[in-house]
Amino acid sequence: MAVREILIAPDPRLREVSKPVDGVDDDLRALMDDMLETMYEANGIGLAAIQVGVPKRVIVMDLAGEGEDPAPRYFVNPQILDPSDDTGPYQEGCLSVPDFYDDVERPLRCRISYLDYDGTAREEDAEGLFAVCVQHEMDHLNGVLFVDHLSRLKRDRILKKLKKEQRLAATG
Ligand code: GNR
Ligand code: NI
Repeated sequence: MAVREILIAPDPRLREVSKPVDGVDDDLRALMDDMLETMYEANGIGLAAIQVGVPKRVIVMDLAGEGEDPAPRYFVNPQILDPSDDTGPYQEGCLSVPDFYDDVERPLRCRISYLDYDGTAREEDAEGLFAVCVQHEMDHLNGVLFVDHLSRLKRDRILKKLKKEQRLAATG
């Protein structure tokens, strides 16, 4: 296992639409292991493969609270089914948009279909933080960031600040 580098917006690779995976093999499990380690190291609750530069439709997640046992979850080729009509706001953040947080309105519940770590097809109901996180990660697979759900003014301001920070960091 290895910690990989997380891409920071406005890196254009974060705008790629990720490709479905053929099936779950040892190479893909190695990627998922690296993603989980990278996510834990960054104190995140979810991570999409494109955030480490791999355009595959793969997500890892762990929603366990502090002091709880780790509860890693893996979603390959996830699809969102039956999003609820009722929506609600949740203050989101993103490891690829460091240090910015804002409310995003999303369906409160959905179903999700996916392949698990063993390649077994599964379906599950999601609500609460799970539903928020699944939809946030699905957005990444489609090249969408949570800031795209904010006003253009807010989005442009955030992306411009991140660009400037990276320019300063690069030039020392
Ligand atoms: O760590 C994360 N926390 C978070 C909080 C609210 C809504 C979504 C998230 S996902 C984020 C990790 C991340 O960037 N995943 O893509
Ligand atoms: Ni994110």
